[in-house]
Amino acid sequence: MKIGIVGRPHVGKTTVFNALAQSNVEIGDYRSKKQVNLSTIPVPDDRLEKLLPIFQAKTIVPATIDYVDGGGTSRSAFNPNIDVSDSPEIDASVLAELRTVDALAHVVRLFEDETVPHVDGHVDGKRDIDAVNIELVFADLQIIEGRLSRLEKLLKNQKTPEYQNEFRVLETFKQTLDDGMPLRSLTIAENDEKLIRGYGFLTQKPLLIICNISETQLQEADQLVESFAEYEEQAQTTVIVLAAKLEMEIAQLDAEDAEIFMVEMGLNQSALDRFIKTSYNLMGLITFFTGGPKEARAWTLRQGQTAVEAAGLIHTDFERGFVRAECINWNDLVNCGSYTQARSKGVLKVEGKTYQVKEGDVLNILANPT
Ligand SMILES: Nc1nc2c(ncn2[C@@H]2O[C@H](COP(=O)(O)OP(=O)(O)OP(=O)(O)O)[C@@H](O)[C@H]2O)c(=O)[nH]1
Ligand SMILES: [Mg+2]
Repeated sequence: MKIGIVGRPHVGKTTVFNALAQSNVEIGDYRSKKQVNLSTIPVPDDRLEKLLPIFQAKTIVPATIDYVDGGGTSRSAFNPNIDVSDSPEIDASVLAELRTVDALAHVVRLFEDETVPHVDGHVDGKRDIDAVNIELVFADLQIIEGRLSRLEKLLKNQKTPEYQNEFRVLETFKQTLDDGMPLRSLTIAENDEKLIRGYGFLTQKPLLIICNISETQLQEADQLVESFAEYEEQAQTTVIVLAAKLEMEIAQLDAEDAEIFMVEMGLNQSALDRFIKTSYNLMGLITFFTGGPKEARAWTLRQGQTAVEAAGLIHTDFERGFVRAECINWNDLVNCGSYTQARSKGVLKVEGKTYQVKEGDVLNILANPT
């Protein structure tokens, strides 16, 4: 799973990235460096430690999320007199990278700090959200317009159903974007989805809005989220509040000091924990586990994915040779103390290819050699 961080300049994108990655990438002017920060972050999961003794495994292997810290867009807040289609604000290489992500995290500055000037002179979260949204809408429109004119030419020679369908879908998309709406606001039929999946449309990706507040605003965090309720009502969009600078400082402390500090600040969950929980919900992701003498391991699937898809994630051979999956909830397994006990108590279920994996399942895939 991959998440792309976007936002206007100097709103704290790299600070959020550091808080999550527990890293120390230099903050400051991205635009002068034109680089994309990439990081793979382990997903903290207490359940793995509890599964370790059951498997008598040597180590735990958490699931991971990849983050891309993309560029900022400095164009002024949406102004109908500016023709945004002239020159996309986000660098082309960053756009290409963002097209490969599964979701976007949009960092919005709410913190006040005179030493950090805002490109538009003052802090206004909603203005910034609209400015970035319109940038993304135009990035998608450019691709769609290019493809539509190509399809028009192709359809003159060959009226294939594939081209006709794609043309129809992209026309609807263009209409939606022309109205300033993101593609995630549309319900797309599965067959149509297959036609356009390859484009990686930015406004189709689930959106996590991260309001970056200062530590002095922590008291009013709930009211702040409330004031962004109109965005939460939009399809596949969630709003969270993060004191990124403070969280970055905490992320750089050792575990014991971090805990003391968090209690002092009244934070009961780290930025990473909250971010991951929200992202999993937003993207409809679940975790399943596997184990053996080598490792107890966590994996990420989408809700509704099946045992055979889980097998494929572990190894393509398991997918091809899939026979059945032994399946048990992680907590039931821990309570039983061992597979032998779980079997004799009848809590271990045997499931076929089409079984929909559930959050917290521990799977043992039985496959024929291929
Ligand atoms: N006071 C305060 N300052 C912050 C906060 N978050 C970030 N900053 C400061 O804002 C400045 C910009 O932060 P960055 O994380 O580099 O912002 P960015 O969005 O990555 O910036 P660009 O990559 O240049 O677009 C730095 O001086 C940060 O220390 C915050 O929560 N509170
Ligand atoms: Mg940055």
